[in-house]
Amino acid sequence: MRIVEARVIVTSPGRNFVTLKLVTDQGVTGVGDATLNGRELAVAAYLSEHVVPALIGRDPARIEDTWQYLYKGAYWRRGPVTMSAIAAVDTALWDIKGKVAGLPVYQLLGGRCRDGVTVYGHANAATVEEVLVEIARYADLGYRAVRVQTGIPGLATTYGVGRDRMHYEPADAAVPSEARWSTERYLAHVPTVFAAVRSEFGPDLKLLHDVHHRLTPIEAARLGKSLEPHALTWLEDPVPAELQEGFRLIRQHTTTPIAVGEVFNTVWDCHQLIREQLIDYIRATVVHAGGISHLRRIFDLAAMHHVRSGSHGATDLSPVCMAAALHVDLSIPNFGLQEYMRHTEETDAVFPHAYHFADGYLHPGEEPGLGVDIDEDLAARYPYRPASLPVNRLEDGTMHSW
Ligand code: EZ4
Ligand code: CO
Repeated sequence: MRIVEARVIVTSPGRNFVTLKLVTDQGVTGVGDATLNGRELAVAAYLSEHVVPALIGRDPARIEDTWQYLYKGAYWRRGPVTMSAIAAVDTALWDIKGKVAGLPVYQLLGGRCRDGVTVYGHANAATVEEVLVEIARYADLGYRAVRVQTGIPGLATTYGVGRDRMHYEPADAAVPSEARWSTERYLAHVPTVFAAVRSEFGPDLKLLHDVHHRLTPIEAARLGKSLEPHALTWLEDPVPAELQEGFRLIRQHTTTPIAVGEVFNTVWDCHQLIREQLIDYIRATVVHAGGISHLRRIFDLAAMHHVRSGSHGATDLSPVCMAAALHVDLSIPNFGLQEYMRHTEETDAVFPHAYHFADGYLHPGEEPGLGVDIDEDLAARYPYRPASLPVNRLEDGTMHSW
């Protein structure tokens, strides 16, 4: 079998998505997500200009060799643009292999290790009173885990707290909008939120919180300590993670579990975090960490060091990535949680998929391959619109993380 065509499809059914579709000489197709929020066209160009020409004529069965060829062969290794492009190829090849075998991809990865994939939803609101209503909405839908974010008194906007309820989209303006941030106000407020949430919902609901890389290690240690009475399942992205040993300081001070990795591209971004057991959940994803093949490599290293998976699953990762993530989640021994933000109806229509939510779990379905496709005619009706993630400044105007 040979790859005869590779199409790079950019569509914006509510937000931008980049999808790679591979076509073989026998008519079998495979899809891969290549979406990098705010930098979509960089990956689209990387694929069209540099990857697609090298794919034509290749044997789609050679998944690992193609991965190595694209990673080592480019000379320029790693980075979000390169690794998202490689991820799209890798994911599409697994899709093809599944279709050829007549098996869902999770069967090719070793079969199911659990009945379903436990997901968490996002409860966001400006105030504590409103967020309690949002959490109840998820609990009523059957969710067993909820990420809780609120506005901070004294701050005009807070990243992670959207305008809409079930659909959250942080990328807005073509040129980034700007927000202001105060660590003091934030650290004082968050523990009061979780005290209220625990007293309302009791001990069973799993609670998570995302810091979006905004603290220093000692500030994160203080936050983790102050949240210990409320038994979070994880505290996410407490600090920027370029300095992996920076997490030692957090670890020495708090038993609140730590999750990190939604911006990681390869195992090299987290090998020290994992080997030193500085984190509890690794949040790398199929689309930004080199595809199913490389993500599995990261999760295998994690399994040896008591670290569980907690893949990123925001709405800027397309249903193609979500489908692929579910096949991985179902088949690894050290699965933790899967983030699940619902896509809009427009997005779901462009990407018909077999995965479905039931009773707090997602299931990838039993279709051969990934069980997801792109409706290219429908996709063509939603042209690309530039949109960037906001930037964040301290109250005095200093640039800050996210
Ligand atoms: O900021 O997906 O855990 N989820 C998140 C997301 C990310 C966006 C970035 O594109 O932090 O909201
Ligand atoms: Co996050």
